[in-house]
Amino acid sequence: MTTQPGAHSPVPLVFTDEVAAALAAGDPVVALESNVITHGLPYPDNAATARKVEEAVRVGGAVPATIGIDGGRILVGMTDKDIERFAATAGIPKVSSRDLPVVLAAGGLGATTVASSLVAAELAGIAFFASAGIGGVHRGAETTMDISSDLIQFTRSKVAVVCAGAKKILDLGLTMEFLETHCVPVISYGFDDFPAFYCRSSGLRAPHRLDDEALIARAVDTHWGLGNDSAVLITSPTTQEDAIDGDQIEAAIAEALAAAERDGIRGGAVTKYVMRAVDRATEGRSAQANMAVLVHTAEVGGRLAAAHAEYRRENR
Ligand code: PSU
Ligand code: MN
Repeated sequence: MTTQPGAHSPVPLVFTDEVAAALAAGDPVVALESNVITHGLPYPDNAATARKVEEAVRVGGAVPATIGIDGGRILVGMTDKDIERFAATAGIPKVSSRDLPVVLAAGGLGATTVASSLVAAELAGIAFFASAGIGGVHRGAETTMDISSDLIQFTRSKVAVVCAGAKKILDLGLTMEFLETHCVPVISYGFDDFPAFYCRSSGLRAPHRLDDEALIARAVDTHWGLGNDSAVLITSPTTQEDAIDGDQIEAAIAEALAAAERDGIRGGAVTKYVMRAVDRATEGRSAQANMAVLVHTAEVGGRLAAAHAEYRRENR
């Protein structure tokens, strides 16, 4: 473990030796969130999944750096013991970007969302992040104003985000509009449509499609070269075998959203509540598809990060 105060930040970052060595050598690293561990699945499935996701990043050709908060410091890379602790400890708070300063100042454990993991990745000098499902504009946001801070953070963090789109519990049309308005490029890797987590297509066409990894790497660096201090979104759909048909889960989503409304679920609790309800309604089917898309996205993230590191070696 190495602790670095961070060249531009008073916030202490704690790197695993492997992540520190990879960053120093210019080798590919992929940052991963920890909210999916603490709030995604029950123990011990969550620990097993977190390990599989890390392994998938390695298969793709990069070093995984799972992000978390521990005692006023940001963990950049978790040891096996850390993963076990985050997976087994009850009540670890979900920490999005706006919660970061408070939780870091107060101490204790914190599980990072996509948004706060991007803050950490940028501070640590990690160019790639992967998560199967990003947050987005919620259905009914015209009145609730429920828009995930993940989207706001994309407009602020210079990190390439690899994902399988976002779940259909959100309004994906409005999510795409938001990204367009805020000049966040969306590149669909080897596919025509914007995917919807374990559904291969959201029914929306992606604004751009690139099939070549080196070209994606060039597009990412060109976005930053143009002076944008923001993210680039790269999407990849889950495999045909592992996908769920979108129409099949629409009824379960509608029911879960109605139940959330009825039960008065608000703010940061909405995403988890609705996801759990849909999982219950679709039983084992979504659990299996869930795991598959997490692993798939991590592997693609590893592959694209490796291609990006290679591109930088050849173009510097
Ligand atoms: N979408 C998923 N799975 C998740 C999340 C979103 O399919 O686990 C989690 C991620 O941690 C994401 C967060 O960053 O929810 C977004 O929450 P909110 O909508 O409250 O911003
Ligand atoms: Mn929200």
